[in-house]
Amino acid sequence: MSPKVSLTRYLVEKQHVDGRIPPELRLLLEVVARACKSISHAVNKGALGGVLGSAHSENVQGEVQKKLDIIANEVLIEANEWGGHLAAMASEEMDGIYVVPNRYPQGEYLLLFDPLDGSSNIDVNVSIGTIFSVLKKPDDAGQGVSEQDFLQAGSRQVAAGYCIYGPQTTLVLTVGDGVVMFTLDREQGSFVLTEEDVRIPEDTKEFAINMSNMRHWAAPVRRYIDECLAGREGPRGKDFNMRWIASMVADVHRILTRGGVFLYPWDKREPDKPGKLRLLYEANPMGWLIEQAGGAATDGKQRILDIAPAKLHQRVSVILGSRNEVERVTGYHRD
Ligand code: AHM
Ligand code: MG
Repeated sequence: MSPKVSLTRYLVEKQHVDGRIPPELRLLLEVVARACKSISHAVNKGALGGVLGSAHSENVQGEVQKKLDIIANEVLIEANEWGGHLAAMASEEMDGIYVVPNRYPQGEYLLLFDPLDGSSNIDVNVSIGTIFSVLKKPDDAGQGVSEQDFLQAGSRQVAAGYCIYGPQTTLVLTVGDGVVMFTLDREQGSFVLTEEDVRIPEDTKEFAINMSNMRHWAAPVRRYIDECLAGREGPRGKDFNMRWIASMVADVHRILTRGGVFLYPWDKREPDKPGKLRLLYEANPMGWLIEQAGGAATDGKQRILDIAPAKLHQRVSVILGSRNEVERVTGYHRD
């Protein structure tokens, strides 16, 4: 039997054998994984740990925060601020950027995260997760660090991933040479490599969208879903299945596992907002993972990773998953 490969060993090999990541990035990713482990423990305790329910506060986007949103945010900050690898962090749960305090050594990386994605599923014991993206501080940024340094296109990410807290806790990662998955071995306390070279089938018969928003959709999205719903008798000539977990991490995890297409498009409920999901710490890391697994990710018009961000908490319309379906929906927008 071949020996188990831990996340640590995988990252060390990425550094020494492949020369793909510098040592600082390896250590940074180890710390993020350690923080996810700790969030996983908190999630698992649930009511026994007093972590469920509302925190009775709001984040910058006006969403009510759950206790676990805040706990997960604090765990990530406390784990990452002193290691010397980071210049600053940004989170869905914080208005502005968090600059590493002067008392700690300063690094050259920027870490962005949605500490607990799928907040509406926390209290109902459905899969949730942490999404993260790593950027490098731009070379011309000079002294200090500002919000502007975070406004980089997704194509400039140096690492991205998520950790899903479901029946298993699984860390999914890319450093730009494919997608790998690690399952948390609770007895050993370590993440163990369980899936290598993850590939998404190009075609699918499964779509994920919040159907309750149908009456608000734009015509191209309506057309695509109508055609899926028409099934074997319709223009697609096949029956489709639908899944909507309302945790992007869980929907993306299913797509990485067996294919599918995920849509959270712009809709008429809030016409001034491009969509619900956030570009920098949701769409970019997920878009890169999907592309690295052979899928595609667009906002209906362009590749998500090519969007030049203008704001830290910028929202975006998201269509991602099996390549041929994403190209079809994107094509309908062009028509
Ligand atoms: P969150 O980061 O506040 O949890 O919001 C993001 C989540 C996604 O995980 C999910 O795809 C979507 O919101 C679900 O939205 P809806 O409740 O409209 O179906
Ligand atoms: Mg989220």
